[in-house]
Amino acid sequence: SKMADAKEERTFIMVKPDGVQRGIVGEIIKRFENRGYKLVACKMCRPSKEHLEKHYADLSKKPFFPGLIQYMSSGPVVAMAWEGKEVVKMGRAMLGATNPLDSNPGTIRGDFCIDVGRNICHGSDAVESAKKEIGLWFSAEELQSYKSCEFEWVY
Ligand code: FUP
Repeated sequence: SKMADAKEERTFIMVKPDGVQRGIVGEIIKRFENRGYKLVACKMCRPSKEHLEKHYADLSKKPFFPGLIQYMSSGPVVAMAWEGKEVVKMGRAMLGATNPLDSNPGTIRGDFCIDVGRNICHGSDAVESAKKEIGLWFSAEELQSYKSCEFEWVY
């Protein structure tokens, strides 16, 4: 059904090195769990510059690109895939604007950071980019399928 398809939308959410080192991983996971989204993949890893250059390929011409790759490869990140209705759009709303100074209080960035170069988390900007990013960060075996209580109570 249409409803079943909607509930299977997925997004790629990542806690960046500053978010990991500041101890905000649990807070970010908690907000997505509380909202009713389902965690379907999660791992901590130290991404290589080559991997990050693929992830941020669209930004390769930007002046901040070298600094972005340096920052993102400076320590471990927590990569996640979350599933649920409109999770791409809602994930972006929960993260807040890319520039934390434009992020509303109540959003993750609006509550925890102030600098665009240290904005603690990443979220896919569209369903298509979410598919690409999940494919880049996770193998098929790393994506889990399980029944959670969302089917009885969230929808
Ligand atoms: P987003 O889709 O929110 O990840 O935003 P962008 O793809 O535009 O930017 C990716 C990352 O580049 C941001 F998370 C932070 C960094 N960035 C800067 O460091 N400076 C800028 O002016 C814009 C983005």
